[in-house]
Amino acid sequence: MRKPALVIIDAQVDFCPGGALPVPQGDETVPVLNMYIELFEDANLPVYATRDWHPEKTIHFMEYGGLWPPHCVQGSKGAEFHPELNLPDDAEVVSAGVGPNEEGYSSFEGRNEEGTDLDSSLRERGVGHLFIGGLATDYCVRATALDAMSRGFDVTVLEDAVKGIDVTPGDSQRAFEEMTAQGAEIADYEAVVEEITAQAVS
Ligand code: VGL
Repeated sequence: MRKPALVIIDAQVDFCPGGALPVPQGDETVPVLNMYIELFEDANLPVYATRDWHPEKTIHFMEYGGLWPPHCVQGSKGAEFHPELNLPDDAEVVSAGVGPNEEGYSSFEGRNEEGTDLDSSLRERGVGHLFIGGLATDYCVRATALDAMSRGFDVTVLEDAVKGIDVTPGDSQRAFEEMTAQGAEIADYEAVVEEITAQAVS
């Protein structure tokens, strides 16, 4: 297997129940994401955490022509990572949707704190296989996974650590089908433990 990294998409307060754009049961991904974090940390593999990080005025928000109520505004409480997400100190944070004309669904539009884009950062660290979980299945997870595969990365979607919005019923199911059709593997924790453990000893 090419070098794996864990990529946690937008596990933020606003995407969880009680937030500005809640993904139904979005918070239920957090304990499962924590299990994956521990697995990757123990294997000394990179952990990325992306975040939606919008300015107050952006084409992404309804008031300015977009689809969504304001959410994940830079520096706001709602833009923070979920308080129970156990992000390691060395997790690489990637912010997307930062500019006023960016939707930022794909984390490949995002940059880390040094200003390096996600694609360059992954390549610099020798990563070839992304294990993707987080929110939301039918938006940022989908967009990031499809983008990753078109850039030549292998992708495994963590089916027990994602939740969808389903504005139209079936959106998440269709997103899984699209990702699979483009070559993504769909796996749960048990399967990923085996894969990661096997590559750690090889
Ligand atoms: C997202 C809808 C709007 C996501 C972001 O993170 O999946 N979804 N903005």
